[in-house]
Amino acid sequence: MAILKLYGAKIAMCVRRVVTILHELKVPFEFDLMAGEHKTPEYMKNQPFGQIPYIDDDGLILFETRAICRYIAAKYPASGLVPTEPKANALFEQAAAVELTNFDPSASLVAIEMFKQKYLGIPPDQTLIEA
Ligand SMILES: N[C@@H](CCC(=O)N[C@@H](CS)C(=O)NCC(=O)O)C(=O)O
Repeated sequence: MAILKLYGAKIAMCVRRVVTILHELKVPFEFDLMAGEHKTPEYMKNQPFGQIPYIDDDGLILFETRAICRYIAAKYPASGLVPTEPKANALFEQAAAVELTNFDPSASLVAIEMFKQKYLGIPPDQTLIEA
């Protein structure tokens, strides 16, 4: 079986979301992406929005980080990362929805401002952060 390939830059938040699960479940993987490659027609055959990351797991091409994380958790069910018992699963789904809809939109905005400051030397937009 081929080793899972993760197409994306290590520095990106979305890529780190997937890397966290891979490390947590000790899944072997390798990175593969050149700078700027995600906007090429070749790359966009596998990630039509021109964003990072996507994975190739033994021929399965998959993008959207949360879908990738769920897939990895499902592939290694012994980890118990996603509970199957209905009530436990309902609480998991509730938390996952809160993460996606309530937490991530604000947290991502702030993280991007911090990222711009740290790596590009652009001062963060304090109005945006305060909001
Ligand atoms: N909903 C997508 C979002 C992917 C995304 O926004 N990726 C960012 C990096 S965190 C990206 O590719 N940014 C560069 C761009 O959009 O050109 C997912 O979770 O996979």
